[in-house]
Amino acid sequence: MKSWLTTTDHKRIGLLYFWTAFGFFLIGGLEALIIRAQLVRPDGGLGVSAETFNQLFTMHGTTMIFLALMPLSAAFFNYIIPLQIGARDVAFPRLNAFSYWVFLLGGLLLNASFIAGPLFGADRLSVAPDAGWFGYANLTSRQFSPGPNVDFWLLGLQILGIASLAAGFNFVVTILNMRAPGMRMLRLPVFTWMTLVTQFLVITAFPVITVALVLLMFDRFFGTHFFLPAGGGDPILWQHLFWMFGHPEVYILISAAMGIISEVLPTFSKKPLFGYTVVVYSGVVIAFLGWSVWSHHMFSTGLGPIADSVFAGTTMLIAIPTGVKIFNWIATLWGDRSGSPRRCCSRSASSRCSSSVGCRRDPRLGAVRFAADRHVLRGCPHPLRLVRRHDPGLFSGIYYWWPKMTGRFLSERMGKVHFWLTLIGMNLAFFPMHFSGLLGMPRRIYTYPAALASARFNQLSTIGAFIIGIATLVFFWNLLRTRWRPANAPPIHGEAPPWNGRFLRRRRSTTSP
Ligand SMILES: [Cu+2]
Repeated sequence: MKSWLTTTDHKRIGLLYFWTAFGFFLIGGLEALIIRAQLVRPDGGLGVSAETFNQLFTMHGTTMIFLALMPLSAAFFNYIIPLQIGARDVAFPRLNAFSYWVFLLGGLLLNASFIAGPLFGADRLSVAPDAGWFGYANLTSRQFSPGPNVDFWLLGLQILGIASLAAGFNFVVTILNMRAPGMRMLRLPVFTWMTLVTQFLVITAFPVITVALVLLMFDRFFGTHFFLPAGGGDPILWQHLFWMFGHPEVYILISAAMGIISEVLPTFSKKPLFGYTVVVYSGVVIAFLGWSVWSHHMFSTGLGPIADSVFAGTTMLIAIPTGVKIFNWIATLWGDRSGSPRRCCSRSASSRCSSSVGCRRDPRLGAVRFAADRHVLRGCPHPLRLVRRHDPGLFSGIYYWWPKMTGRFLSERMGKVHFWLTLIGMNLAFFPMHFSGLLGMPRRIYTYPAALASARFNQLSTIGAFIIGIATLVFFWNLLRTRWRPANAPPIHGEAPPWNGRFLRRRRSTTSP
């Protein structure tokens, strides 16, 4: 126990990140299931109050993005990057441990709000954040959110930001400075490249939300008016700052998954990645363009036709380097040398890649600007899709690297059950939202009138969500059961890494400093 609390070893910190992120993923998933259960019926649903519903969707979004997906990627960065570049550890191992513990404390602080009500003299147990994961002004002003709810959110996110920034600098330095001799930049494994891209986005995007949160903190604690029109402030300023962080954040989440796919597909098709250089450069271009699209989250704020058109244009532009990657992945699978392409594609690790390729980026978001009916946007929430299309890539990474991380293979059969349930559940949960949106179903509302006629589509979404829930339990069981199975993968420091993936062999073991 003490050795886990005091460890600075990158592998152990990677595992700590993994299990913590998975725990938060289960909590966030549970919140989603309550949300979907409530919406299964019109006119009051299952009796979840409006206040509780606001807290649930705010905590669901915040949890999935900051406490589940980002740290799940961090688990892989920690475990895999030093192995891929032949470094003994990350550049600053203690700073790395610091990042993990600050992340954990930030996550616990956010979730403590669920039981902190009595401390603040509130009449209900839960004072969880309730202004949405995007915290739009002026929902977050003292006037409209007098309780401690939003304070938990803004302080929790500041703390998580410290963890992300510390880890970001750590990994940039690690990748640039600690590569094995002779490993030039264009020989880095693609996952390492995409990690570098991700960390550059982290260290450039997180300062923006830090500024936004500090301003909000001043508004709430010290009576300033940065976002309050009554005092000459501007609520739209919040949206600019938030999405200037929020859209690069999308690419912080997706780049890691893109890197994983670019590792998994070559391994299973027994061919090198098609067009390595192009894949790397398009990853860099995606990150760069990721800075130029933030206002596509603000089409309904009235920025005017010129701004709207420019941001619609850049949004469609970013589909080009993304498409380049997808064609490179397809070309990697083409002429597969594993003996049987069907076997390659049916491997749990790589089938998840194919599904990820299938629901990749959606140029519709740009097209929405030109379409008369913006209800499509309401029905198909961009940040939600972001999670939907990113976690297949991360799941693929878990199947792929689990043997490396634990010495045990995950069950292939349960992997397939997980894959099909997830594929069906995801589409059943999210696709009907297009139609409920067109029928006028608003987002983030705890109930809807029966007259809206969207109940059928809401029910389909709820069924889909519960199928995803079942799939997650199957997956969780698959992870747990490896703990009491005998080791069946080659030893971690052994000759052949699992699946014959690419790792540098190191002379020294680095289990403890
Ligand atoms: Cu966006």
